[in-house]
Amino acid sequence: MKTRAAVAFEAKKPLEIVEVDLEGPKAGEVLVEIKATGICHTDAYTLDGFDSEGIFPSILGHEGAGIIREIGAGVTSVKPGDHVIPLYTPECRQCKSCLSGKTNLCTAIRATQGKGVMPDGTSRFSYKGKPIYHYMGCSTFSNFTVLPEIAVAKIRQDAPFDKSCYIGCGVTTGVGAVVNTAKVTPGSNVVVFGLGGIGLNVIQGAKMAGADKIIGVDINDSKEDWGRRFGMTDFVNPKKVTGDVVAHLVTLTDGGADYTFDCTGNTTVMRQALECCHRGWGTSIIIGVAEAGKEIATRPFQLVTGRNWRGTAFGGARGRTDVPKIVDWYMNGKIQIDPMITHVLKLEEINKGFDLMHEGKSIRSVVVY
Ligand code: NAD
Ligand code: AHE
Ligand code: ZN
Repeated sequence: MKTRAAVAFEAKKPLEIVEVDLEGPKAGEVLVEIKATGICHTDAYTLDGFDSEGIFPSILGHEGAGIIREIGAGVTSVKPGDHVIPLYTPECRQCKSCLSGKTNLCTAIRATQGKGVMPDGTSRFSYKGKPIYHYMGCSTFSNFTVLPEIAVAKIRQDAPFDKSCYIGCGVTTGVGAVVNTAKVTPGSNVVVFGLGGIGLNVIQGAKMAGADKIIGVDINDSKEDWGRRFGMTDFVNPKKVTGDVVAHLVTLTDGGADYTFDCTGNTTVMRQALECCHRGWGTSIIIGVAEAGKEIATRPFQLVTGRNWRGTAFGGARGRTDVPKIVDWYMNGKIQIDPMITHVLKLEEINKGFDLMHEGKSIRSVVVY
């Protein structure tokens, strides 16, 4: 079949809207009509050439929601008409990682996913006879896409696509980092670095978990109002702090934070996030994705004296199990999504979504097909 898609032909070039060819689902795969997709900073990071796994030409996008239109041989867990969220972290429930109960990082298809192809080693997308690569196993910047059965979460039919798509990455990552990875406890002091589409979800997760002080840190002053809307109690713009920002945050948290979260992808910020944790127990969670070649550093003494440095992908969520529950949280009013979706765009306007993100003018842009 033909489908409209925004194709990343080259790094650092705007996406081009073209009609691409899409092969139908093979055994164990499903065809999904994407109804809406968010634009996450990770899409921009890959498009900007910072991703060591970035391959071009490819169809980016990994934060979608849509409807199953066709299933391949042997597919049993979903059927045409089901509403689904594509999962860049699948859940096979059979691999060593899934069976361990210790991680959400399913390994069943990770190797081929990172190479931009389906589990059989080929791409379903092509343009003018040449293959176009998949991205993060999702490629939601295409109106139709093919995914492995294990990489879709079936969700309730009454959840609106233009909001539930955000659960495909940002919401689950931010809220999940708090509840699944850090396991923030009531009364905790929390510091969140980077108040964008992920950081604001960390804030709402921390509020939901009963955190006491929730300090937001961002170099963009306009993020202060945003943070306060979701439960932030204090705002720090590091550019306006005289002296060391870590010392400032340690003072604000009476000796250091119980939990900190990096939602910037900046390795200098990651170090600050670790070092403003409380001696003896503070835990810092890396969410941000750093540019290829960047490394983190700190004095080992920071860890010797009891600080913990950890990371999280997709908020530690097991996609097929946890995503439908997060959709319920949204539908029951436990978490908010609507106010964070600041821009709704047509596919033809998708590059504007990237510009708004880089200019710090959006929280989430959503493309509706
Ligand atoms: P975003 O662009 O919406 O937000 C980033 C925020 O960080 C902005 O408000 C910006 O002003 C702020 N910022 C930038 N530099 C800063 C600095 N030096 N100090 C303080 N604040 C700073 O991006 P997003 O969509 O929220 O994504 C945030 C990060 O999380 C990205 O690196 C993204 O790739 C990553 N991410 C990781 C996962 C995961 O599973 N680990 C999932 C989604 C996104
Ligand atoms: N491809 C990059 C790493 C990118 C990365 O860390 N991605 C996160 C999700 S970001 C979503 O917005 C992730 O899930 N990581 C775990 C995984 O298995 O990819 C690189 O450095 O090569
Ligand atoms: Zn993302």
